[in-house]
Amino acid sequence: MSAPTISLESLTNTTSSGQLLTTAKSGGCASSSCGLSSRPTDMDSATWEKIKDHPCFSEEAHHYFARMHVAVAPACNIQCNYCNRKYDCANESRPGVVSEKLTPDQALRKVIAVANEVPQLSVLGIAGPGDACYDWEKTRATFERVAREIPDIKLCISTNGLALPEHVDELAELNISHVTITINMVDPAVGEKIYPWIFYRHRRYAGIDAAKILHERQMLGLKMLSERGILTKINSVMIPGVNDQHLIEVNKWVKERGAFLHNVMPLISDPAHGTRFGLTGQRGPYALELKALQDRLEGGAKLMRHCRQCRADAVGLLGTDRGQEFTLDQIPLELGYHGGKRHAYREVVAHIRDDHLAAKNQAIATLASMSVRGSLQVAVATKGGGRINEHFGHAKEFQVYEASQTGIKFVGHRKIEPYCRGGWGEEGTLGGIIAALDGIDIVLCAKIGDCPKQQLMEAGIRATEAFGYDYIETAISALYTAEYGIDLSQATA
Ligand code: CLF
Ligand code: SF4
Repeated sequence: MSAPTISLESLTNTTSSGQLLTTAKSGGCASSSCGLSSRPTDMDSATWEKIKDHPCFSEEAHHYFARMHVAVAPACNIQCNYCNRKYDCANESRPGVVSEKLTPDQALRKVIAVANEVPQLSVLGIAGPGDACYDWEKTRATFERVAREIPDIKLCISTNGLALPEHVDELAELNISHVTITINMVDPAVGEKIYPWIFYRHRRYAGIDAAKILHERQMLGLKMLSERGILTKINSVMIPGVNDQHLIEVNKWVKERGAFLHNVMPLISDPAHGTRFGLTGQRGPYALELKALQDRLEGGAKLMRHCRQCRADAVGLLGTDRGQEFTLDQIPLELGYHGGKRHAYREVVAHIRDDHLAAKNQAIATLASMSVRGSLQVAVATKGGGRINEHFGHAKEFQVYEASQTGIKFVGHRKIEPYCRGGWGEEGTLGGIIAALDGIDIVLCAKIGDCPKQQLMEAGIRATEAFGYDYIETAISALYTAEYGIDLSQATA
């Protein structure tokens, strides 16, 4: 039996903890070991415990759990050619976006406010807006305060790595379980083209010397983290003509040194951002170039493909941002933490997660049994929970899945301007949506009007609401079966 459809919207609205649990348990669940068996078969239980509710370190978890960033660390010790210091650290967030800078006390208030309202919240990250390890005192003070108030929140930082080695022991003491290092090169000759200077041990270094020191510190930091069992993700910014081919080498190096994940992100470059790369016309990669590189890297360090290059003050599930609901002026000065909604939500997720995995495995088995080889590119409108539960007109992005006989793989997302504005479809945005869906065979959504459906069809893209509220993989396997013939296992049964 399939678990009940629990809309994430209902969780973010004013729903009582009791109601959440009743909803979760009322429809029963396919598994008797709720939350226990959804661990991937190729992962040990200790690692699974660390990632199962981290939306960045687990693709599966990003359907259920949310992160928030607090912008407490504005100082930085290096210069990247894709960064303009007027904005936030572009290693971990989109350039061109400035977040509200917070003191550790203000950050604590904000985390409590979000934890009281956003039941999916599982991770607090510090990703700048400068470097979390260089601006260490504020980073540490924030983590200490938050851990005292909300002990079950996971702590996560992102750093350029230069000041990382001197803080690894403190990271371990503070129970910071997840670290991201941005590593764009392992050859200083490549690094020289990305980093004009660094500031290290009270001295400024430029050119190849700067890149050499940065490289050595990044490798040392990664090794130290691996030795202490702290999960490490490597972010690499893909810069065509500068380090795109070189990232294959980077992937090998970081895998050998114990990195858990490698996240290759596209350079976002625009003259309006005032960065060196923006001003010199350095372009970012096209979506297909990024995917081609990610495909080449398969088999090396495990890849993250679901990064949204979120803001340094982002709040919510990846792909959504509720940050503007939690600016300081909207948060009371005195605020206590109430964990009821978060705890109830975790119980709900534990109930539905195994059911989702069982559905996914069934879908993959169906594809494997197909008599004809083929592939489908499917774009899905979703609000989370692993289901097709967003209307076409409300979607701000589509999640893209590739289906073939070898399985159903999440391969990325396509950001769009929502089609519906104020209850009406905007014809002007449909052209942009169709362009963003280049290469997609089928769009799956909870609802779609005849007009956009027809225009998508004219552009060669089918769209259907027939699988609304189903699990994504279940729907894809049904589509694949319809497209590529009979399921032999069923035929012979
Ligand atoms: Fe934040 Fe980064 Fe921690 Fe995640 S983000 S510090 S690991 S909690 Fe996530 Fe955002 Fe991508 Fe970063 S989607 S930009 S990878
Ligand atoms: Fe900018 Fe981040 Fe690079 Fe520092 S590490 S220069 S803040 S992108």
